[in-house]
Amino acid sequence: MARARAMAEAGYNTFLLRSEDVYIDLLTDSGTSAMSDRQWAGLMLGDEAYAGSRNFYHLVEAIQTYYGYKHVVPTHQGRGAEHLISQAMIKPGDFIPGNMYFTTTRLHQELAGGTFVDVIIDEAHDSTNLHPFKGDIDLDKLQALIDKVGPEHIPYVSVAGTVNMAGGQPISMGNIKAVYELAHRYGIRVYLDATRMMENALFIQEREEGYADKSIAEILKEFCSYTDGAWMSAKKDNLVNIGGWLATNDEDVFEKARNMVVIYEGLHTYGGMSGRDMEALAIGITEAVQDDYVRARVGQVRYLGELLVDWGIPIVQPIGGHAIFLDAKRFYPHIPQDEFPAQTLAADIYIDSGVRTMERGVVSAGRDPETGAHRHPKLELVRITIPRRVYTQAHMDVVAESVKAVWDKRESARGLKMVYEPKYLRFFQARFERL
Ligand code: PLI
Repeated sequence: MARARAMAEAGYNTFLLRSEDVYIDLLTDSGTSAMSDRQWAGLMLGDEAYAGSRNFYHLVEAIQTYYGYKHVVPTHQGRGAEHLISQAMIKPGDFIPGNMYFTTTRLHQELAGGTFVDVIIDEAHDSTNLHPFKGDIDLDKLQALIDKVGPEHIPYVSVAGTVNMAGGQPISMGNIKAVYELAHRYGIRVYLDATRMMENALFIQEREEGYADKSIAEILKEFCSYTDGAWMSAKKDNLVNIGGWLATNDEDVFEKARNMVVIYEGLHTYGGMSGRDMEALAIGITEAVQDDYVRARVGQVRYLGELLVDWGIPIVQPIGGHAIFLDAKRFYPHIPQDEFPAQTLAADIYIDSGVRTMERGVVSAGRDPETGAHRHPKLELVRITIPRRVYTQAHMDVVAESVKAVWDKRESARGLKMVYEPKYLRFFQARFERL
């Protein structure tokens, strides 16, 4: 069968498939969304001056208007911004608490000499717990870290909206406010991974008292007001295929990041993007805060998730903002974590139907830099990620039916062994063979 052959040739890693061999591509919502007619029109207004492009000023204005930060440094995508913020703020030996790790974020923190410390609430590590804000930070864990290492060794709290590795789970307004107060009491800053903040804002509107009548734009701006700055992969919530930015209210961080961007990304008025990219991004920000759009986007994710729940298929609940996460430990309980159940499940879904998904478990977690051992995250997940404004409900039906077909023959599944492992972010390029 052609798909079984393609999967074997790709080393059972969905990142190594050719997109031409994919039927419905739910690998990621990063850079895969459809730009609007207005954004495409914006591409025609590119001012490709090396310095001081008018599109840069449009971008700064959009970020100031909707996120409320003072200064902006453009970057080519999110990890470019993570590099700058990590290098600008972290000293060797520092600790960076955050609400669950993200792959590229943690790696940049480690490369700068820091150690990431997970201070998310315990409920986030349990795929069946129905806590409405599983992205919340546990204030006791944060306090305990401050007491243990001292505030002078914590450059910032690394807060993510719609926590990716927890299953797209939101953080509440009450929690970010409390985190900001606690951190600032000790002179520690709070920086936000704003990658999926629009979806987070919708959950606040739906679930948190006092926000039902506030717009997504109002909620976003209030949330950002409890942080000192943010980094952004604009390829998600900002509805562009490429782009990113760093924004801050701190003069010292701005000065360092603006100086470093010219070494690693490009001049401080384009940072790796062309003028037309920045125009499409500025327009994308204005579209991304529209309540109807965010409701439809998260509604589509929920539609898929509810189908799977109805059929008794184990997923992370509550259903998150950008993706459905299959719980591979409950899906394939007979495959031990060192035989990569989530990697196996993503490969099996592709072989069944040509639907591409991604592993978010032991492969993504990588190795402990100190001991070299595999990290064993409690959550061993397959992410079925929905790009924005691309697929229809009928596509979701096909995806659900394929997951059901794999579920029905789950007992015959066999795990994988890793035969090639790159040093950094191994999930992108690792290769496997069927056991
Ligand atoms: O892929 P980048 O470099 O534009 O952004 C990195 C990045 C930072 N933070 C978060 C929460 C992300 O989800 C993220 C990238 N995520 C990818 C590629 C994904 O598939 O989820």
